[in-house]
Amino acid sequence: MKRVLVTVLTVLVGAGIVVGVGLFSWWNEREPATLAAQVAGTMQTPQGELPHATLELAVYPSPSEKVPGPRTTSALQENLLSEQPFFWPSSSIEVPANSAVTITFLQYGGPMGQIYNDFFAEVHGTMDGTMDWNGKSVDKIKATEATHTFTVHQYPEANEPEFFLNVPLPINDSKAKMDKDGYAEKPQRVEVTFITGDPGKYVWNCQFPCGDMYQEFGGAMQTRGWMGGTFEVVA
Ligand SMILES: [Cu+2]
Repeated sequence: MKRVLVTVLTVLVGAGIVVGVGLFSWWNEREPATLAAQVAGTMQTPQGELPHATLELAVYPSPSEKVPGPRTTSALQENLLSEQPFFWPSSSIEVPANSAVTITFLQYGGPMGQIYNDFFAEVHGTMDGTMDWNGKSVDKIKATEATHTFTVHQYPEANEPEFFLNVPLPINDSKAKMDKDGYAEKPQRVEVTFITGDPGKYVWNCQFPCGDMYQEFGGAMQTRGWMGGTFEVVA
């Protein structure tokens, strides 16, 4: 009788540990809180008058006391990413369907090498093919002027409505004034407006080798919440 009881207890404790580890990993690796574009009025577009939503995203060169950066899942990961760049305040982006959406990017980082493929230094997928860069309309920047991109694309296996957006984000050059955290006092300001179609689930990532380790596509570049995330078009 006692042996049966011990066996049952051992199995129960084992099952409890498995469930506990599972729950902890699920909670620990949860998605960052969603950042949703806010609709404010309408906009005249080539497709007629559409609801207009806006969103602001910042890019910082590394975490600091002022901007703690995305959550990390372990002390090791926190250490590996302590000097790595990230989008802020979230990488889980939500925008309304069949609307005009304006995203304003504020880029605080300095120079960091060069983009590998000039295609990603061009603007793709915006309403008129341009972006506003510090008040000036441009359809591309030089490969040497880029430091990150905001690139939205389909999941490879998806049959969602076609959607592609590429926004190159410029550097603050070596003469730019930086504060004690290494953030530009006057960040590069980029604004794009694009039109969304029907609802769909997409992903976005940065296409600049701004990370660490393997060809600089490790570190922040391979970490959800830092240089990549989700982009959901919702009804
Ligand atoms: Cu990047």
